Amino acid sequence: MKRLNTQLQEDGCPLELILLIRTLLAACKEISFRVSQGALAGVLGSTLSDNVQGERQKKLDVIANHILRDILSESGYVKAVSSEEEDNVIGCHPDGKYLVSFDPLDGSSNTDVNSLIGTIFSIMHAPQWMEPDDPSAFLQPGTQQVAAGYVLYGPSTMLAMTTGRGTHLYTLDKTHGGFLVTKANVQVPEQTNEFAINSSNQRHWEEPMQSYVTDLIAGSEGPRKKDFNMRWVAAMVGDIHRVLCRGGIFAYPFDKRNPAIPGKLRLQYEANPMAFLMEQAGGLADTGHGRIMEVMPTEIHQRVPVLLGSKDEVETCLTYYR
Ligand code: AFP
Repeated sequence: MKRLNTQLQEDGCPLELILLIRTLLAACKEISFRVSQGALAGVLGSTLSDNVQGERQKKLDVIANHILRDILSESGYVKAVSSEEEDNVIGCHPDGKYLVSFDPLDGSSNTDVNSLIGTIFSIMHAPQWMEPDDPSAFLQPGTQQVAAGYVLYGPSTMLAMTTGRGTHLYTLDKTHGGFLVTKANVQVPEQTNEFAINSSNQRHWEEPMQSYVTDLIAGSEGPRKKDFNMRWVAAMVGDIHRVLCRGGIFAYPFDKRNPAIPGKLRLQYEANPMAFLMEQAGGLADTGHGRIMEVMPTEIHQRVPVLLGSKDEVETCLTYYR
């Protein structure tokens, strides 16, 4: 099986980016080990503090954030990092060439039930003019990403990553400690009969999403004339991995409860990296009102509505918005 380095070289990745990715993945291997220790290491449960999003932090959120932040800061390849668990950007090395945004532990409510969780990351070039702790340098659209991916801590530890030359899946071989390519150039099936959405929020959605999901649920007796299945992992990494492998649509749509918060998911370290992976696998990623990767960010923790997955299904969903 092909090694990570070989795949990245074949994809024309510059040496410094390869070294950065390897550093980031070294942190993820450490997180994978900590996660696998679970209750034995006393890492389950919550802390007594909230993050900038007002969410109670799990112990593993804090541990994963520290591991990533410290390894990336000391690497020399990174000018600054931005994390779901940090209020502000963290300046790293003044000569670092890259900016890294990450959700250190996506789906952290799953930690206490031994279910799927993961790390999501997005890498961009650092502008030369920036001071290391200047948040405005992060306000680039997702089209500027040079690499993105997630590490899924499941029955096996898997990596889905793109550097703009296709999306590849890797599995961590714990016998020698490296990620090996287990599926190159994933293509998300164009059609599907699976969807992932938190239906308990249905009454808060905009009209187009209400109608779309009503038609999915009507199945073979409705206008779609086929039956659909619903899946919800409560961790975007798990739901997106399923869509990448089997096809489907994942949605966390606009929610009318608070117009100042247009969705639950964060643009920079959730929506953009998943959109990059999905587009590189032949799928689509949209807010309902435009391509996710073209949204111009206004702040580092900005939220957006997300619809992504199989091309035909996302296009069908968008017809309800038009
Ligand atoms: P955390 O990263 O704070 O655990 O949130 C996970 C998440 O943002 C995303 O991964 C899930 O799709 C979504 O929340 C699930 O939220 P609900 O099940 O509460 O709707």
